[in-house]
Amino acid sequence: MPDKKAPAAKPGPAFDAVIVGAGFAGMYMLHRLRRLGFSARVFEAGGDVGGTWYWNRYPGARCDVESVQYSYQFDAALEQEWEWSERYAAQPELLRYARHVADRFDLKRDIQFNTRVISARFDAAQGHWLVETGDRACTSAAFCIMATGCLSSPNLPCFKGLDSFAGDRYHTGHWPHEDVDFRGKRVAIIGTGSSAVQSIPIIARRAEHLYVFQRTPNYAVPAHNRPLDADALTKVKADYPAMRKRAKQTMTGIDFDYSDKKALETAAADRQREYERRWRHGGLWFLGAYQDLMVDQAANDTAAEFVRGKIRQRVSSQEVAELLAPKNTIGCKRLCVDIGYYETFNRENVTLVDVSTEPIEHITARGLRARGVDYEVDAIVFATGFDAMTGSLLRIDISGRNGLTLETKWQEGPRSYLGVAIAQFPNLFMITGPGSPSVLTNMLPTIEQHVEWIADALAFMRARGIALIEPSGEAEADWVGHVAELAGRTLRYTCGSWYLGVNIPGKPRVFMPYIGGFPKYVEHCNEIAANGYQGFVLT
Ligand code: NA7
Repeated sequence: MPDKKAPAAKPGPAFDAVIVGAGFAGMYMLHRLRRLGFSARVFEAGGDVGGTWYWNRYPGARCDVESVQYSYQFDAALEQEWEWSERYAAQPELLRYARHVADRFDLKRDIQFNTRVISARFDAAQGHWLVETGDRACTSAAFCIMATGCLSSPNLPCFKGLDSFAGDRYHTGHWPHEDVDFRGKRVAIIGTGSSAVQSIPIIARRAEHLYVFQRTPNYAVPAHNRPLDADALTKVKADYPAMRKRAKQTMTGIDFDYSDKKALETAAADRQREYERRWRHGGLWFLGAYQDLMVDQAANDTAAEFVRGKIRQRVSSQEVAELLAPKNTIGCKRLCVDIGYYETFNRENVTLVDVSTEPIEHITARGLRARGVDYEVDAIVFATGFDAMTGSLLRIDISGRNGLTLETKWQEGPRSYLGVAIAQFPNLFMITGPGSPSVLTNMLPTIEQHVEWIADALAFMRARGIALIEPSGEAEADWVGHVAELAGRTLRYTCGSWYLGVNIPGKPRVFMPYIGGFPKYVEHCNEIAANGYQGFVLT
């Protein structure tokens, strides 16, 4: 008989962990935790797995990292059985891959789809998290793991008259599942970032007329995309372990040939040859040509001028070419990888509208007004990007100790330890959060590293009977200072990019990703774990 006077045992939470999001991060987190014997529930706002690749279905959506590198490596059999069809996988193939992984590891039984997380509250008395979902249900878990993605909160600028538009309206980051038929339609696209660069050539081929509203031109290098034939795949499969190892030694976690030479110490003719070689190879590899490109403006100018020269060659109207040629630092905003982007402006049914000096005035029932001209269109595509890195976290009402909300904590910019954990928010983890290398690296290996590090931390706690983990304020402040100090040393700090939050009105200007590179970051994480989770308070 139990002693009636003994205090009732504290009810445990329903799950060891709640994971928010079923993109590549949430899927692997679930798998890893299950393998360690933890129970987990995943909440996903979408109707399927895939995250970014579930939502970004716009025409031409494609990864800008080569498929064989933008893939999981945690399971050798998975790696060997999956056959990528193209050098750069398009969205449908990436989504198929995500679904394949979900089926292969039987993930869906622990994922609740069509369920948006509204709030997550740390209940100090119980020592666990209470997660409220859109269906008004409340789920308790010892750990709350945010796998909410870095580019998952679409940014729709508040254009005057936005709701008066009578035609069709689309956002690239929230594209309909049904086929969108632009045939015979006059279409406007606002924005010339990566999503626009990918979709413009395809929309232009379908639409009757396409008006491109450009505020800031972007640099794009050709993808030289191609099918991967059987021989290429056999070679890749044989080389996977070595390739992954090489990739982990590079700043971006991508197996690239990064030069250790400096542009300014190279003769102009040799430099030109090297840029040409990289241009012909295609992709983000272009920026690996010289190690001073992102730290020395004069070095950067040499690469920028090379690309401007290419734009002038690719675009027949020199007036249009000049508008398309960026004047800012190449690589400061994310470099785009294109398939026929600049040539698209040679088409008669494409008009470039420069809104760099005068913003779009307003949206009307029949179109847009800019620079005193009315553009009548049937559809508007907003390729206006995302509230990056913090947006998807802050749209959830997250509160930690003493009711401190994340919104309040991050009022002056995101603060975290390693981009993984936040002081005053015990047992809350972020996968690729602000302060981690995330968007400056190949997301898949970065995600895997985070997931494994978090899972190891949970196993460490369980083995020692530790209930709570949270960074100390001091460790967090040091990390925030370190991230800012590194960012200040590079040219990436110098332009109005989403890395800095400049694209969102009122967002604090803080360079969010850790710029020190993948190997250094992993070294930090491993050292911290090896020292018993140094900088964390464990209770
Ligand atoms: P981006 O790269 O943030 O691009 C958004 C584009 O939208 C960019 O050209 C913006 O111009 C433009 N924009 C935003 N607001 C406005 C207004 N009010 N008026 C005119 N133009 C505007 O988003 P993407 O979706 O293309 O790419 C995001 C990432 O996904 C990309 O970096 C890759 O990592 C994959 P601006 O430059 O701000 O002048």
